Amino acid sequence: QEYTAVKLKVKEWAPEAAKLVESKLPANANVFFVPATLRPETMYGQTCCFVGPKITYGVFKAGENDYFVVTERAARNMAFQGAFPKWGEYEKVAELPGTSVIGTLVNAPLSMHTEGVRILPMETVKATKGTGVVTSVPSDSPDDYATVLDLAKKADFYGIKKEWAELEIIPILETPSYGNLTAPFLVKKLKINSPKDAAQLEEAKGLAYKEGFYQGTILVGKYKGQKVEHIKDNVKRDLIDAGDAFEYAEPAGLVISRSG
Ligand code: ZZB
Repeated sequence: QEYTAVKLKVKEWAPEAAKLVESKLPANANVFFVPATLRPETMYGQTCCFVGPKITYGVFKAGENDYFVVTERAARNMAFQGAFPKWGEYEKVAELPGTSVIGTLVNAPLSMHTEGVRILPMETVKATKGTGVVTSVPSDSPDDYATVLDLAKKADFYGIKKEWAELEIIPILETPSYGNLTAPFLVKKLKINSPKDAAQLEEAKGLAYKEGFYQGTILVGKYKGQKVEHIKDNVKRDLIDAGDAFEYAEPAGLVISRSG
């Protein structure tokens, strides 16, 4: 799987995370949460960024003054893809339980929300996929939309401020079948009531991918008015050239032959 790893720079730590990193990092360190995405063209629509509350993350040294927050598994993979100073090595300077970083304010590249977005919990983040950090685009990802609705509804239960989950969902892609808010449209149409409706969400994801990629037109940014199909790679390239992203490949899993 070829992902784009996007760098969301920490602007203000949540209090618990601040305590855990304070003695471990230089005062002027640049720390980035690094979600892996297959849809760089949707980065305009980021409204928050998810971590798994039960996942433990590492803070890995990525350069002179730069650090990445990802799972150890992802750091190991990145070490063999040139993301860190020494090939094959990944230096962990701190550990952060998922719960400790909730509420952290980060800058999300290309997002319409230039004031920054919050790190929020998502129960369905898989520790064994991507970087274990997932950027949230509720306009175009049914999983993300179902999750932000749930977070806003049960803000106290999740220990978050309701408004962190309620940043405006701005249309970024127009599609012939689902309008300009594909994920909200599909969540309603398939009667999805919770982030735990796994089967319907899987179906919605498939439909959203297909429509967004083959029929979608971008409504914002420098490629406004163009087909997603044609500009997806340009958006990715722009992010990389700006130093806001890099390529991250997931090694293929072990394939077991069924043919005998
Ligand atoms: C932003 C985004 C915008 C995404 C969108 C999707 C969509 P796939 O196809 O199943 O491989 N993701 C990445 N890592 C994880 C993880 N560890 N646990 C759970 N979800 C994860 O899914 C790839 C997508 O799953 C990634 O692309 C990421 O969300 C999420 F508008 O990034 B995406 C219709 C989907 N739309």
